[in-house]
Amino acid sequence: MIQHLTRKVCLFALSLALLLASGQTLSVSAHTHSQLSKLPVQLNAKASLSHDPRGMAYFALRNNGLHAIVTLNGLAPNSVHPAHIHSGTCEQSQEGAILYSLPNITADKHGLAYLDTTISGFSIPTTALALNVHNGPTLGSAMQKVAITCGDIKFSKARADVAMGPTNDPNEAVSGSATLALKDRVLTVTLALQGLAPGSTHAAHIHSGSCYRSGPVVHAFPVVTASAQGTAQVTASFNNIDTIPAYGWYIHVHDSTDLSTQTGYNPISCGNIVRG
Ligand SMILES: [Cu+2]
Repeated sequence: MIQHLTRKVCLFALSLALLLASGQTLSVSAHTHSQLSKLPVQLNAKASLSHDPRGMAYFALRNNGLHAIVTLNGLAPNSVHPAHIHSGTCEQSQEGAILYSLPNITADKHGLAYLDTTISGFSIPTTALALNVHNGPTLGSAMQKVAITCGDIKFSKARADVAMGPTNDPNEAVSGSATLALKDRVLTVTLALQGLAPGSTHAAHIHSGSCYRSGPVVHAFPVVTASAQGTAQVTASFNNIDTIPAYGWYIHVHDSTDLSTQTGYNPISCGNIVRG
């Protein structure tokens, strides 16, 4: 009897250890199969989408020039982006002259970029300034010249901390929302967007990763087509889906339907998927 009990306790301890090691949640895994099939297989999730890429720029005036650190996320993987300090605000910067060029900003495979540079011969002008990052990889076409993120540079003493956000170029201030519902192993997702260029078409996906650190495609939406008002709504259903992860999925909307170039792939809007 004691031996039997000891064996039972040992088995319990072993399965608990296995559960913890596998990283699965106790609440689900502890149920037997028959109990599992009685659990409601229904999950809801949502995402709030805002402009991509995004990030910060930090400027500090020093004896040898302007020290600039730019950190961005939500760029196309391994992409290259010309960046300039233009005269004028982000509202006007496309018409503003290029005052200073930064070295190209280059992203890693997760769309993250970090630039640390010093711009020599810099003096703070009396006019407004904006940091403009272009779609790239060169300025060879209108689509490559598009400003994909911009931030107004306002010096206080000899420093400026700049939030990099949307621009007023086409498709560069797109926001939206998504709702996800999983029922009977069918995942239904509705994506609604605004701020698109009228009539423009876009690839959109659920990716694994996050808006901060991008990853591969998990599910593809049908092509998103903007109305004359720049809005769009698509609904997609995916079969044989077991769960919506609590975190680790996000939605990316791309500049075009051609994902073979960084210019076309350019992520324009992003939202992390969260349960609830
Ligand atoms: Cu995608």
